[in-house]
Amino acid sequence: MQRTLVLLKPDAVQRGLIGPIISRLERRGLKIVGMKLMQVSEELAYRHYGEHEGKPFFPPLISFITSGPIVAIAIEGAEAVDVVRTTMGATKPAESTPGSIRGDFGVDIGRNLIHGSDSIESAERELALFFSEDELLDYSRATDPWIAE
Ligand code: D4T
Repeated sequence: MQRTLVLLKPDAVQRGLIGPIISRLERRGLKIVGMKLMQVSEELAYRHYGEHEGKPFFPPLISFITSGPIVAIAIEGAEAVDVVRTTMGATKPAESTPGSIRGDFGVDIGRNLIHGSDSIESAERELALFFSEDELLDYSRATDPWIAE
């Protein structure tokens, strides 16, 4: 079982898409093990997106992610990192497959609605940035055996 970090970015919150996006993740069989509505500080934004510092899109990215509340979600499931990434669609909504979250709800890379960790290592680092250990729950659902062997 893997764990990964999902962020519903400020555009998703402002557009009233929290419910529809979470529905798609749940529908895929993923389990929510932590969740909170929060304001990202400039410091947290720099730590989360540090790898992009120096790139032209970095300043607007920091200002966007700190522009309003986000929903941080810790997700658990078989192959959760890849399953979340394929459910999200490509980074550039114009190239995202219809049926994916970005492919159905987005048009612009700077307003691409959702973040998902891109590897198991990033997931571990990013989950620790957004959640403390005691905010991540361990529980099972009666449906779990019907979702993954
Ligand atoms: P995030 O990290 O938000 O899930 O996006 P991705 O993992 O899919 O893509 P990324 O790390 O390459 O980019 C981070 C973030 O920056 C925005 N961005 C990216 C942008 O505004 N312009 C660009 O040219 C790129 C590459 C979108 C996502």
